[in-house]
Amino acid sequence: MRKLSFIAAGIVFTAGLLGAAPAFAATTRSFNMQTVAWASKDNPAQKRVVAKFGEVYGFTPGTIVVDQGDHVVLHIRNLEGGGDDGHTLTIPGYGINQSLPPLSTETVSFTADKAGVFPFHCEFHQPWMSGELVVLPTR
Ligand SMILES: [Cu+2]
Repeated sequence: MRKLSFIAAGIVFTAGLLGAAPAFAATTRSFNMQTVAWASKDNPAQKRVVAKFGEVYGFTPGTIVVDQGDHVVLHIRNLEGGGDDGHTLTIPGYGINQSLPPLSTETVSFTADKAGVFPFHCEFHQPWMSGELVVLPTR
């Protein structure tokens, strides 16, 4: 009986702590992203790959997962330095279309207010330079 009342007191105490915390505290989630040149004409060792597939770029990480309501900050580096090596980070579902000039670092920030899976891509290198923003619903 004494053990039960101790457990009950613990539950009441824990419930009190949960009740004191705000239900949906805004969290800032920051990600460092980079462009990746899987096959570039600037790399002589990849000449045969480029001849067969063309230049192939990507984003890393290719999947960003956040919770609905989070403040999302993306720092994106374009690691390609050629004059024609511009990229974009385009997330149509969130109205984002950020230019990424060669050898630049750009920051994109937004509030992930819509839950779902939102594809992103580069306007210049389709279909391979792409990924997904996953916004988990809060309930
Ligand atoms: Cu690109």
